[in-house]
Amino acid sequence: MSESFAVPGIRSDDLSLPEPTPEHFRWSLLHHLQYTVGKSPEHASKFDWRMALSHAIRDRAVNPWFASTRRTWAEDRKRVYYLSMEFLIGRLLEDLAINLGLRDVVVEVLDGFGLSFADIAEDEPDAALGNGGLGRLAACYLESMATVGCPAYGYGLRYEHGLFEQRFEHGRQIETPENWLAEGTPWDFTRPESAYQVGFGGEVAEEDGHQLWRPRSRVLAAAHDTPVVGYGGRWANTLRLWAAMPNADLFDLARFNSGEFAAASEPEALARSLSRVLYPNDTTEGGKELRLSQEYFLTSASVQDILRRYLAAHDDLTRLPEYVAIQMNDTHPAIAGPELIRLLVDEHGFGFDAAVDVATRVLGYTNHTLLPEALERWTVDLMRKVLPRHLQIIERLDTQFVELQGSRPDPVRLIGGDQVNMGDLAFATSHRVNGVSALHSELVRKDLFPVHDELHPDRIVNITNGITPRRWLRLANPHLSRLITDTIGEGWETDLERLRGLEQHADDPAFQAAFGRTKHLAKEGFAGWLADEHGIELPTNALFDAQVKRLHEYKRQLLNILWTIAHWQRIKRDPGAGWVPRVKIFGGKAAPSYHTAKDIIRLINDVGQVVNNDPETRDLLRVVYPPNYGVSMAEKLIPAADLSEQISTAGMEASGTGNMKFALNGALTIGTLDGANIEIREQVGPENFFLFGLTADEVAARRAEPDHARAAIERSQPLQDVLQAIAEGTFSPDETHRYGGLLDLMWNSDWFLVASDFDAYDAAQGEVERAYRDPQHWQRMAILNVARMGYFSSDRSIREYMSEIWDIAPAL
Ligand code: B1N
Repeated sequence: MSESFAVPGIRSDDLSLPEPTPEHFRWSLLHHLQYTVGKSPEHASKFDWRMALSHAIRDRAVNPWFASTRRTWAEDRKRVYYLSMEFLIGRLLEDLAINLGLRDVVVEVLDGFGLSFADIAEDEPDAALGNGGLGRLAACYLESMATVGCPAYGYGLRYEHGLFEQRFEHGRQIETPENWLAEGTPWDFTRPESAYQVGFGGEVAEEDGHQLWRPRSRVLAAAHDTPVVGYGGRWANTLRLWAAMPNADLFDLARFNSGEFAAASEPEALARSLSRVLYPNDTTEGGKELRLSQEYFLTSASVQDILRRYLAAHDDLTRLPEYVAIQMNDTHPAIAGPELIRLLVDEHGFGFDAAVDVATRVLGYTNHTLLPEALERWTVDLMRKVLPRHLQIIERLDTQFVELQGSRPDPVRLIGGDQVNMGDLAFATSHRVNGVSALHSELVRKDLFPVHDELHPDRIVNITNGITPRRWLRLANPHLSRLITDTIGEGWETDLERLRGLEQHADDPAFQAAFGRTKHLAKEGFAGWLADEHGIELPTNALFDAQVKRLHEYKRQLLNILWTIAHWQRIKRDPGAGWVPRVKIFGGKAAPSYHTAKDIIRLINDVGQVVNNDPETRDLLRVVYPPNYGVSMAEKLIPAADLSEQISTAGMEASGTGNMKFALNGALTIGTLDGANIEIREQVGPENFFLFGLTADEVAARRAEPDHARAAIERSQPLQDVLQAIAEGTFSPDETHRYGGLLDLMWNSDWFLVASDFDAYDAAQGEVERAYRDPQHWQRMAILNVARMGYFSSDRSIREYMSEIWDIAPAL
């Protein structure tokens, strides 16, 4: 902590900005252009204008931010700390402009200069500091915490390189490094005074009955703060991202001067590697030392910061749970339990049991997946190497946990064999554990943690995921937003249940027509972007049918593309049968080492090559796969979609959140009884949802049947025709056997039951086709979807976290 240079005589309030009139904003923009960016209006580039604009908008975030922080201190409020290895923020410029109520002023001022706000906003790179749903959920929750007035910090890592960029070469995924920081970010405030040492390795020594950890090396965590402003600008929180900095002593000047440049910088480079790059695995674990070190780096810096802030206003750490709630976003920060216990015992004189009691009452754990390959486990050897003191603590927690189970013959262990089970550890050190949809929480109880649940029957709760309507409706879909406001008035942005007011217009032909026009405008917007960016032309009169999400076998993009082939074959057999024109849109990345997922991407692209160039079917069917799907592409695509593909094998998608974004924008869902699909269907009504497929229970039973895959294929002539076309090289004429691996999976294992669900999916797609032929009927269903999606606002989710887990009252 550095020496204070505070000047008490000058109050921050006296520095408040004048009203954001167009005149003032114009001045502010030009001022930043000239004095912050260092460019004159005559020579400014798009980048320069974006930076100046971002600073002018950021200025307006500071006062609400200070006011919220001051109130939290003054009222000595409890704060929540959301620890996450991922925050998939996307762009911030327009989001902040909307939440601060500045969007119209900004557009007006830029218009005056002949500049387009949309163009400038498009110049911002996405902050892609996450893989998929888990990271995007963290970003939606930050925005909602600020909107509902929950005092909160998001803690994460300031990755130099976010999720890799994807392009296709001959249909194959190629990954290149993402470089969002290369041009600098206008959003964060660097806080060199908030820096912490994080230790790694070394040994534990005993000194007069106390354990003393002597780390082998230390890395500095430096804070970078971004204000997160809620809708209406009434509250703002902080996203604090840690950057790894080498300690000055790591750089060997003598060695450097003697000419060994690389060797002199090596320890420094190693230290920096902790925040160098985001691991690109969604729902799988690499199990690598660097990943464990990254997780500890985030957790330790955050926990130290939390205790420092608490101790600045309190002295009794036994009362920590009254003022601090720490939420662990999956097990990635689950070392927070042992870390907090370590600090309380080793540095603050707590007894072990008292420390465990405090830690457990502070911590909560959100589980996001049941997939065994995603449940983090670290070998005891690695733990001992990287975190020897934490291993001791985990061993003691394990002993206590086994004792708690009494005479149970085969007790659950936090350390099983030679592995530390991070899920069990997170459960044992949390007072609440939540799943992310009703079905998922039920399966967490029954399949993942049955023994824990028996010991602590009140610990598991459900909090169904949500999405922020500001970004996913107001920002992404301005045409629909305007229609909604014109129809039911303002206020739905922060009270999404008000969308119910649209129900009474669902049968009104004039409203249906207006609603249809907003969809058409969104389609033109997306098609225009696709043409500009990728040179692909789309027929906007077609049904836009979209599946966008990470590539994973359980999400069954394979089922979708196999059906697409069947559809193409049928059109060719009977071109005049009155088919609804369709555009099949795919988007999403595969983990670089996930070979099956990459084969599926290639198959989709290969099918697109053939189908899109087939003159017989061109007007009726297209397959497009724009590369590098991310938050910004989602904002353009989702409003344009008619049909949302949510077709995971039942029991495998914990929740899904894309499903919510599509339905909120008036796409109908074709989906299985999985994750939040179940609750979406309940809310919008089963008659407004295309359901198909085995249930989670039926999935379990089907998997137990020997040769279920072969049997299912043999029952389905359309599927056989599809598989045969692939086997014959119809989509890979230069390499007939390219998809031998996928075909083998289909015939001989099919763990994800693509074959078993194929005919049901086909039938549901037939229903879609019939429904779309009746535009009034379709429009009515789509309107009712929008009207009934209020429940899925992340404001609702956050209020549930506040009352059921964090015990925090809103400050607004
Ligand atoms: O979390 C989302 C859910 O909506 C999705 O259904 C779920 O698949 C997703 C390890 C994960 N679960 N687990 C991960 C991500 C990165 C990683 O390294 C696991 N992501 C989910 C939000 O609840």
